[in-house]
Amino acid sequence: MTNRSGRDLAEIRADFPILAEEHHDGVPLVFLDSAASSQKPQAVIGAIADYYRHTHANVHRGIHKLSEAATAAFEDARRKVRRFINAESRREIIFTRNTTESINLVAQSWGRSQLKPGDVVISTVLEHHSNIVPWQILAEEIGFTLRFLPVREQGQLDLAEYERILREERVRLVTVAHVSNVLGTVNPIAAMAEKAHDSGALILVDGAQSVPHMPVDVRALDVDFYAFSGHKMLGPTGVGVLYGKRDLLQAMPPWMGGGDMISHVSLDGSSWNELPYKFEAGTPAIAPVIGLGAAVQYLQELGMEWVHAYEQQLTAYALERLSEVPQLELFGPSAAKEKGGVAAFRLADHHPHDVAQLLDAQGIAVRAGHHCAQPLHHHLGVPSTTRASFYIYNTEEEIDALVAGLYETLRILG
Ligand code: C6P
Repeated sequence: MTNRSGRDLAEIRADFPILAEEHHDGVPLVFLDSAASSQKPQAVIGAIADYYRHTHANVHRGIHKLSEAATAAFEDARRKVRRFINAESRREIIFTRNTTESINLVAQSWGRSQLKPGDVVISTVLEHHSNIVPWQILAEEIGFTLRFLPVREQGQLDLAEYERILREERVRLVTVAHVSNVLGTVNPIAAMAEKAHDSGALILVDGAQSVPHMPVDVRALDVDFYAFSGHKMLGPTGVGVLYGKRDLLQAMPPWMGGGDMISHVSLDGSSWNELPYKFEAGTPAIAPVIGLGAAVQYLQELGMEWVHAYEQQLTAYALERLSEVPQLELFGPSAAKEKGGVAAFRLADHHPHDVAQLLDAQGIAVRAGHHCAQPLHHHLGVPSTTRASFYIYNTEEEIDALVAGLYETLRILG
């Protein structure tokens, strides 16, 4: 399958200036840590530089030409994001700082105003801390019950337990990752959304590891809220997105107060701006938003079907090659088709930090630790793992380098 732009991998790699740099003296960089944060193509770096050179002014405020140009560029990025995830209206696209802030927005606005003692919120054992902690903080304050769906053998959620809780308890919200950042499990969001809705509950999806890697259509999935980060999808840090169905967002109170989110302010009280501005208090991350728009355009030029297919091919190759390495235990689904582009593993009983450090000395950047998923690691029975993660600019040769690096690590550590 070729990508929409018809460009080959060497041309795609050439779009990412950092990939041409040496990692250590004379050692080329093999970047296998995109699940933590992806690299940026020149199209994104250039869009941000151009904005600062030619267009910078505050948005939604000025009537001078520069402010109007900045506002137009900012809102154009919102339209690009809307199209990218097929939201119905640009008013359903709220710019936040990241996935974490998007989830906290739902907790602090919808959750705080809707949840009562005795209500139930379902989350899962495989969540990133950002989809656990905001709910724990709120549950402690309000007194609702937080339930966590268990994870089965191959990293899949226990859907029988899901249906049981939905049937027997007063579930108001299901909050679940689309793709696990450790196991790579792809959760069946459309089916889970349908079941949640049949029980009168809403569903919030953490899309931090899905939107960058596969086509996502929020209307086809029929999700109520969907959160993701710009920096994992070729965009800059400092910008994330919360998608929410318009009628839900309309009914929700603002979370943060300040400039831009108001319609009228007097000393006796204030009224709120229309969507999405009601949830965007203060000067927004203008340059990062414009950079995110460029990232979305870059991904769309390749085509998300191609992005997904290429990553699956790469993941299948990685799983096969990693299975050859002695004493390597891989976590999560063993078939690439059921998995996002991540491979988390243990190498003998070596500490993942030692493994990552020895790989780093060979120019290979991977992540080691609990990956902000401590409850999942507790379930796996290990305190931490080493994780390699893949994106559009990675190659089979880089996976070969990882495997060779692991053999070398075994040789050194014994
Ligand atoms: N995971 C990782 O190395 P922020 O930090 O808000 O942009 O994204 C948080 C987040 C939420 N959900 C999932 C599934 C994630 O993977 C992440 C970020 C990175 O796995 C950094 S901890």
